Amino acid sequence: MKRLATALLLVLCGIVPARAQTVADPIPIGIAVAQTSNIALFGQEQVNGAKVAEARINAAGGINGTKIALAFQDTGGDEAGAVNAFQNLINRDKVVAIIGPTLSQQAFAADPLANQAKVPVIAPSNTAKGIPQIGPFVSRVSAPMTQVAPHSLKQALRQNPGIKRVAVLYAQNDAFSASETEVFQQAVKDLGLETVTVQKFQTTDTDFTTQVTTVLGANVDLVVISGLAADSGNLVKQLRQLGYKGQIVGGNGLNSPNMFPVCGALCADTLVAQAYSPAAVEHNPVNKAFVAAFEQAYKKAPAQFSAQAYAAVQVVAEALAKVERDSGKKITSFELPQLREALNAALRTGPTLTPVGEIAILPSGEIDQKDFYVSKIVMQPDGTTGAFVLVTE
Ligand code: 1QQ
Repeated sequence: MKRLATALLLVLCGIVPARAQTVADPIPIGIAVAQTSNIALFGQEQVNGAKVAEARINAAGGINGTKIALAFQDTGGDEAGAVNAFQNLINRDKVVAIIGPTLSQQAFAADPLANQAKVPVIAPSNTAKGIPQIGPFVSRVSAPMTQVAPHSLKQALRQNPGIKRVAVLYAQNDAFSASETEVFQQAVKDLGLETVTVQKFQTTDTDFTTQVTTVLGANVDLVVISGLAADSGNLVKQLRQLGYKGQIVGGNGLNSPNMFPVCGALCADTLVAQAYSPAAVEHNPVNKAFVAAFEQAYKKAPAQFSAQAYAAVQVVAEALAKVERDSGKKITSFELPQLREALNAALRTGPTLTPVGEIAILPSGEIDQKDFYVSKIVMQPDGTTGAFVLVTE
């Protein structure tokens, strides 16, 4: 007892360094997504998907008998909120890894903190160019728009071979939107189409009369939109209200059923490329089980952001199991900094079957994914509910 008190005194006085803390039991995994703000339209789906993963992993015995515990921190929709959530998870909740944040715009602000603290970050929905390049502790399970977005343009052209003139619109104050529009504009060129006007807006805009008037005057057959939540939905709505009759292609910001109430009946027929389909269950037992568990919990089919959040929790759990296997040590006997390093390395092995198909995180932190889809929004007569209906290629 006396020796212990002396040791404690020496640590408190900073004479000998404190032993690094071991990993808590249950194993804490941080979830830093937007539970409030208009980005919660996406974040809520992420929370739901992550919770289904936690329940299924723990019901199957956790990590060789040790349970995982998701630590949720709301990021809101901006950079400051993401930075704050990351700091709490790293320093207070002592998580082994962070899944988040929702937006690329937030990731470019918050991920460098985790990278510097050597805490693995797994992005569940950041699709801009340059996310894994933030640092060696940053990876993603969300396929970049460079791989996803061109599919929707090809499908638009297949459906309407007469398309020639294209209007491109994007949110200039958002990193994802600025990145996605570059991909779209390049794809327009590659497909031999002509971009006749590029219109910018802000994610906070609600009135798009100026942009829509220009688009209508430009006589285009296709409108391509890169924005976030309410902005994208209102833009689709106002294009239709003011009389645009041609095809609309939406980017990843329109990739959520939570957007349907924003544009209502006028969402109909918008094409969206997706990195997930709840219908792709025939050759994917993991997706089949996920869809069933999700439907049981939430009485609706899961959408992309839920499936990607599930996949993120799944790859962390599998990497934790790999660390135990390779080291012959229980996760809870590791010191936290060592575990975080080992986990970061173990994440970059694969492939593994997830709800979004077989994926691997490459040594660079980039995802390797094979299956992508294009869906058309079909709205119910009530004008608020609808579905993404797969369009076969
Ligand atoms: C990003 C995105 C958003 C649209 C996800 C919600 O893809 O910010 O990278």
